[in-house]
Amino acid sequence: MSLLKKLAMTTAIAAAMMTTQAMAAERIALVVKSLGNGFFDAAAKGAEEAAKELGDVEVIYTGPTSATAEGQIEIINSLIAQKVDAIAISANDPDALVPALKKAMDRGIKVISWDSGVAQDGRMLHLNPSDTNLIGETIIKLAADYMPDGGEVAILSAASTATNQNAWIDAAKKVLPEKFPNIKLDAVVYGDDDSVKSTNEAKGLISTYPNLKAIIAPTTVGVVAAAQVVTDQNLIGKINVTGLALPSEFKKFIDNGASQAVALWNPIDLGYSAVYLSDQLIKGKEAKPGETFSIGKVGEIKLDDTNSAAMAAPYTFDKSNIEKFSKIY
Ligand code: RAM
Repeated sequence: MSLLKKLAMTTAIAAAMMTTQAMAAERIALVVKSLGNGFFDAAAKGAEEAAKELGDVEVIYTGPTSATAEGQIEIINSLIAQKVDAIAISANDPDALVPALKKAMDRGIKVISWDSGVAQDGRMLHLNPSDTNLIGETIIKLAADYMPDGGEVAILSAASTATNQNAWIDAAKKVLPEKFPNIKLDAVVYGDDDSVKSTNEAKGLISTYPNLKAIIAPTTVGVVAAAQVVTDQNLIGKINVTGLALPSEFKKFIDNGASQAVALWNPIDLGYSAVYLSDQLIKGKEAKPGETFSIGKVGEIKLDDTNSAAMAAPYTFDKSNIEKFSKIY
């Protein structure tokens, strides 16, 4: 055999071995509501961390350019074609994704939702960042704490179909009459986790409700847009912006007084946990009520009757601590 032929053969064998090795890795797709959202970039960081700890795991970080169910369905179908091992999704809609995700499960792909859930028959388990009622109460309290005489508030949400925001808003509405009788919720509007739309919606709220004392945005995208509008319109001190914010993006609005305080959980831990859970399902663990899963540095979670679990309570960020957290996420 000529040297050239030998060399070609060795190269071919080496290439084949590399492909087998690459194929041997578990491939877990982290599908987010939309790309370009700092919250999900932080989650992806945690996902990579988990993949490294577990070894032989490849994370495919993907999502549509805008936060729609249609965009996510396209991505799910392409992940099915690529034969990934697991899909871990933060959903733009609880129901619209179910048929595509069912198809994925029929093909042996493990499916979980995290952050924003899909209906039970579209996933094997769901991971909530925190207790839904607690988040609902927290977002109202964050506003009420700075409104001693009560008054009008409005909510600027993400997509109108987002499972997580809708659940938090429902919980907030429930708690209002009992625990915050002097707070009046004027309106709920939707910025679709898009900066431009969120900015326009925030401006709309301000012009429609002249007595507004707080804008509550339970979305890291919306809260930044609202605080920027309040800053630009010289309304600092008149309208307090609050909600769920990523400290690294929001610190300047605590510093300039557009906001007194916001809350969130650790998005890095959330992405990290999504990968750990997917990995255990791939390795054969069954998701069923009462089952516990151990998630590396995060600890243990236990599935409830709906195969859902929740992580820790949200942290509050204000002038005293946002500097520290802004360096982490
Ligand atoms: C946005 C997204 C995400 C939500 C956070 C608080 O980044 O809507 O789903 O959990 O805000």
